[in-house]
Amino acid sequence: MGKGKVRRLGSVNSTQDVARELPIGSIVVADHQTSGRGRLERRWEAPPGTALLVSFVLERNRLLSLAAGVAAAEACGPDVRLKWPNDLLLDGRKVGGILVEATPDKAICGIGINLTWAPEGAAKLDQPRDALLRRLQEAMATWTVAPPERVLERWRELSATLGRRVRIEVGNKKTEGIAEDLGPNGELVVDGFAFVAGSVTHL
Ligand code: BT5
Repeated sequence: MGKGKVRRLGSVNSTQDVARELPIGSIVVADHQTSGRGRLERRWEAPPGTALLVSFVLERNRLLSLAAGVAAAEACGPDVRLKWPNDLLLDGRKVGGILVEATPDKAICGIGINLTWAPEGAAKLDQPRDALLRRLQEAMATWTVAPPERVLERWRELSATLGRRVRIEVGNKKTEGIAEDLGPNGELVVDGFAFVAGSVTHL
């Protein structure tokens, strides 16, 4: 699924918006986004030509965000770890992020990875973009169709979150505790309570 035709574009609003109009199997890569976005209306920043900015058009899949995280971590290399729900970390700092947006009949999975630039406090991977994209396509083709148990198992292995003390914020509500495990739908279990969404801080 991740090995479809790649559309390479210069500047776009967001690769997510271009991908939304395309059929399942499509892949959109851009050199620059004028309105790159994260979750909850947050912005995703990257000066032109400094990052891998890609969106995959895929079948809907409840574990897609975690599967894409696994694929991206494997494509980036052994130093990259996963922070729940959607961050890629290098040396404990954010080097990339995953954004899954669904329509009734497909899912748009966006991945941004810093290569030659990072905002303050974040990390960059310093790898050539096109080789990274090829590895990411291969890994996405594997992980987006992998059995849910395998995705969860591999995510646990690559996790920087599990076993740690965390603060999880959902709206205005903050909870602190030990991130114990993933639930069957990719929820984060903190001190016995399963969270389906939220922002996590490693404490
Ligand atoms: C994410 O959101 O981490 C998902 C980012 C997905 C970006 C890709 S690029 C291709 C595709 N097209 C798009 O328009 N989006 C996707 P979230 O967890 O909400 O994190 C967003 C937060 O990360 C921001 O509020 C900033 O604090 C921080 N941030 C912004 N740009 C960053 C960067 N380049 N590196 C590290 N952190 C960044």
